[in-house]
Formats: sequence, structure tokens, C-alpha cells
Amino acid sequence: MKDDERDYCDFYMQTCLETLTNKYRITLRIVLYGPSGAGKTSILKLIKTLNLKDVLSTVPSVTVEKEIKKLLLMKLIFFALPGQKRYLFNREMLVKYLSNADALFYVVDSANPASFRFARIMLHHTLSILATLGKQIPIFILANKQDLPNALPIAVIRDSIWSPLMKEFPDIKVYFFAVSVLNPTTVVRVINECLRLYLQLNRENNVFPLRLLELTNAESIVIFDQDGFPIFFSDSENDAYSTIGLVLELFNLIQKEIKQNIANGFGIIRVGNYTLAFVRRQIDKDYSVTIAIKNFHVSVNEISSILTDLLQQPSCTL
Ligand SMILES: Nc1nc2c(ncn2[C@@H]2O[C@H](COP(=O)(O)OP(=O)(O)OP(=O)(O)O)[C@@H](O)[C@H]2O)c(=O)[nH]1
Ligand SMILES: [Mg+2]
Repeated sequence: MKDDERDYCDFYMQTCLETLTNKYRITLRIVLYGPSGAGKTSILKLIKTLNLKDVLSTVPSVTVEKEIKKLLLMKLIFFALPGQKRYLFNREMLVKYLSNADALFYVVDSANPASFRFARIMLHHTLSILATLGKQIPIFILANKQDLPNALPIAVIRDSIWSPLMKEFPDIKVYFFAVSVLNPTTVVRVINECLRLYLQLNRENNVFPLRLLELTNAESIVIFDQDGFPIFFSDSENDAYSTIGLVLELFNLIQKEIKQNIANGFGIIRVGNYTLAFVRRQIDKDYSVTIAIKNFHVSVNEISSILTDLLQQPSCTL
């Protein structure tokens, strides 16, 4: 970047940072439920840090576990409920968390067909409570542990745990995903799909990354939370998903770049065929998010002013 460009960016980024508000306009609550041993705590740990190191060392949960991801104006709160049989009859707990939920991630161990029967009973119980509460939220069934050689495919899991219930709950929208905590992109993808659906269902049409994508004519936009968890948007789904692997590495690159060269949180990096503009925004005292714009088709100066304009619009979400 040339020096005059940098000055210009400095000026705009400063304005961006000053316009920052600390108000989350949207809070999305996602409940993780499913039989004991399915992998809810492991998924939650992965969401927390994306670090595989301690993800698999879990013990059966005896309390509700919580994880918060903050984006620009949106907060995602995940609650993992304990799945041991005795908690199924803790109606109070289920009612408490389900009545505020915006989506349910129902986690199943794909490699343990012996658990499918109970998984179906538990899902039935959960859907009945949602029906009593008059709530219609999307259900994401995560067929977890797909890394294991004996993992069964989604079709089998659908037939065993959802098909028998379909008639009773004809209006419920159920989405299936094959996931593994050993393959973080599979989990990132479910969250991204959930977010996309939420924004669509709630007719959020001034979505910051989508507007940014349009205005910069970029290939994709990625918003990393403080820990590098990516939420991304792209014109083509293929590009977005093929980017995830890269994206996970990119965050480390950006971290390094920011430490070395960046005073105001704005920079450009080039990796192979990619050009990436990124800006870091402080959200809370100790919390920042990083916005990355991949392969944009406007000048660097234009990016600065587009960002400034968008971030100043109070109606912009995410
Ligand atoms: N191979 C493999 N093992 C997994 C995966 N996800 C979880 N596990 C293992 O499965 C076991 C149970 O995982 P947890 O995350 O504790 O299960 P849970 O759903 O939270 O269980 P409860 O807290 O009892 O409801 C642990 O030993 C994990 O290491 C996965 O994707 N692949
Ligand atoms: Mg657990």
C-alpha cells in the first residue's frame, strides 16, 4: 500500500472505530441437545477456540454449558444441555432453554447406532415441548463423529430418528449435516447455514457482510470473532466453502500482520491468488472482530469509505 493510501485509510479507520457502538442489535440463541456422548461439549469447545488440542477431552456434562460469540452487532449464544437420560425428565431445564431458543442443534453419534432409538425418543420429547411452547424453530441435526470408520451416513440417521416423527411434526424444518469435531470446517458450516437461515427468516436485508460484498464486488467476506472463528459470506457457496480451510489459516496470518505493521487495524495481504483487505474493530474493551474482504474489485481507498459508510448505518446487522 502506498503511503498516501495508508494516510487516507488511517483517517477513515479512525472514524470507523469511533462510530463503534456497544449495542448488540440481535442475539441468536442456539441450544445443543442430544444423547449423552454424542459430542455436544466437544462441539462447544471447538466453537470456543477452534483449537483441536483439548476438544476431545470431555466428561459427561452435569450442567448447562455456555459459549458466546460476538460479531459486530450480533451475539451468538450457544447452550449445551447435558444429555444423560436422567436430564430428559428435567422438563424445567428444557422449557427454560427451549423457550428462548432461535435454533436447535440436535447432535447424534453417527457411529453408535445403538443410541439411535433413544435419540429418536429424546428428539420426540424435545419437539413436543417446542410444540407446547408454540415455538417453531429450525432443527439442525448434526450427524457427528463422521471421522470414525463405522459412522453411518445421514440417510440412515434420518430414517432412524426423524422419518418416524415427520407425520407428527409436519411443519418443522429439519436440516441434516454430517460433521466431525476433528474437521472444524464441518462445524463452521452448520453455524454459517444457521445464521444465513436466521437472517433470511427474519428478513434482515441490511446485512453488513452482504452489503460489503456487493459494494466491493469481492469474492467473499469473512468476519472473524476474537478467537478467529469465521463467519463468511460469498456470492457462490462453493467459493465460500472452499475458502474455509484457507480462512482458518488466514486468521493466523492476519494476526501476525496486525502485530507487525498495523496501528489502526487496517491492512492488505496477498497470499497466492488472494488479495485480502482486513480491518479490525474493537467491540468491547477486550474484544475485537476482524473483517476480511477477499479479492475485491475496487480501490483500497474505496474500501475504506465503503466500510465507514456501512459501519455508520445503525440498521446494518451482524
Ligand atoms: N472421533 C470422534 N470423537 C468425538 C467427536 N465428538 C466427540 N467425540 C468424543 O465423544 C465423547 C463424548 O463427547 P462429549 O462432547 O462429552 O459428549 P456430550 O454430547 O457432551 O455428552 P453429555 O455431556 O453426556 O451429554 C468424547 O470422548 C469425545 O472425545 C467426533 O467428532 N469424533
Ligand atoms: Mg457434554
